[in-house]
Amino acid sequence: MDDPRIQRLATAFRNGERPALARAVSMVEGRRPGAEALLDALLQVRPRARRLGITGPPGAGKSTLAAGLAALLRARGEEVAIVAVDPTSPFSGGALLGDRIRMNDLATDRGVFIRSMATRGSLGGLAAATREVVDLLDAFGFPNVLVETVGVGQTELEIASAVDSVAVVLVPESGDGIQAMKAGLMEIADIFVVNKSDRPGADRLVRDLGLAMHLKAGQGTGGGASVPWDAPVLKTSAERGEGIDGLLEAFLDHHRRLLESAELERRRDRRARERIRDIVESKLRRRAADFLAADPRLPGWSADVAAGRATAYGVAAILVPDILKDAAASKGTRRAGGG
Ligand SMILES: Nc1nc2c(ncn2[C@@H]2O[C@H](COP(=O)(O)OP(=O)(O)O)[C@@H](O)[C@H]2O)c(=O)[nH]1
Ligand SMILES: [Mg+2]
Repeated sequence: MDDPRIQRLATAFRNGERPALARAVSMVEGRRPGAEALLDALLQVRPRARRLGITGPPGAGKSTLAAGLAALLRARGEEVAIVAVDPTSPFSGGALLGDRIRMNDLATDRGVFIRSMATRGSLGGLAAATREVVDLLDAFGFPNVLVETVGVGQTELEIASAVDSVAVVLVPESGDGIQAMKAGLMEIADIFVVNKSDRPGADRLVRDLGLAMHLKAGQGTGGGASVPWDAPVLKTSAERGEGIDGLLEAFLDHHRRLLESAELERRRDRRARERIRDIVESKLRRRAADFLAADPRLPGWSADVAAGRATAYGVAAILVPDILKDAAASKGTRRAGGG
C-alpha cells in the first residue's frame, strides 16, 4: 500500500477506532479512490461474524425487528452492527420493544453501529458495496452483523447471498403465503417471520406459510442448502417486543447448524468465488470501456458495421486480443497484491 493516508486509516481501523471504521465504510460505499487498496489491506482476516439478513416488503417492520434483535444481543453483552439497504425508509425508529428501548438508546450505544446505505449509482453497485461494507464490519470485529434489505429483486438476492442466515418478514396484510412462494422467497428464507401479529390475519398467514413449506418439502430439496433445515415460521410483534427472543434463538440455531455441518465454510467459499468473478468482470469491463473510448479505429469500424461492410463480431475479434495485450503490458506498473 503506497498511499500513507490509506495506511494510517488502515492502522486506526485495526486499532478499533470508530471514526476510522466510519471513514472506511464511507470510502467503500462511495467507491472513492483508495477504497480498493483499503479493502485489500483490511480484508485479510478470517471472517467470524454471524451475518444475519432480514428481508421483506417495505413497512413490514424489518428495521424495528433489527433494532429489537440488536437490543437483545446487547443485553447478552454482544456488539452488533446493522446495515440497512432500504431506499424506501431510512433506518430511524420510534418506540421499540413496547417503548422499553428507544432508538436513541441504540444510537448512543458504542456497542452498536448503524449504517444506512445510500442508493447512489446502479443497484448492482449497491449490492457490491453492501457486501464489502459487511466484510468491513466483520473485519472490524463485530460478532454480529444484521443486514436489512427491502423486497426480493435481483439486488436483494445478491445481498442475501452475502449473509449466512436470512429471515423473510411478512405481515398479515402483505397477502398470502403462496404469493411469498411465487416471489422466490421460499428459496432464500431460512426463517419466516410473520410480524405485526397484533393485527388480524396473522394466524392464517402462519398457516399458509407452513403449508407452503410442507409442499416444498414434498418436492425434495429447497434453498440450495445441503443441510436439512425446515425454515421455522415465527410470529412476532416487533412494536410490542413480542417474539423477538424467539427470532434471535432461531437465528442462533440456524447459525449453529451451518457451523456444525461445515455449510458455513461452503457458503463462505461460494461467496469468495463470486467475489473474485465479480471483481475480475468489472475490471475487464472497465478496461474494455477505457480502451474503446481511446481507440481511433472505432469510428471507422462502427460506420462499417452500421453499413453492413463488417460485423461487430469481426471487429470484436480484433479488439479483444488488443485489449488483453494492453492490459498485460500495463501490469508491470501495477501491484499484484499481497504486498
Ligand atoms: N402494529 C404493528 N406495527 C409495527 C410492528 N412492527 C413495526 N411496526 C410499525 O410499522 C412501521 C414500519 O416499520 P419499519 O420497521 O420501519 O419497517 P421496514 O420498512 O420493514 O423497515 C412503523 O411505523 C413501525 O412502528 C408490529 O409488530 N405491529
Ligand atoms: Mg427499514
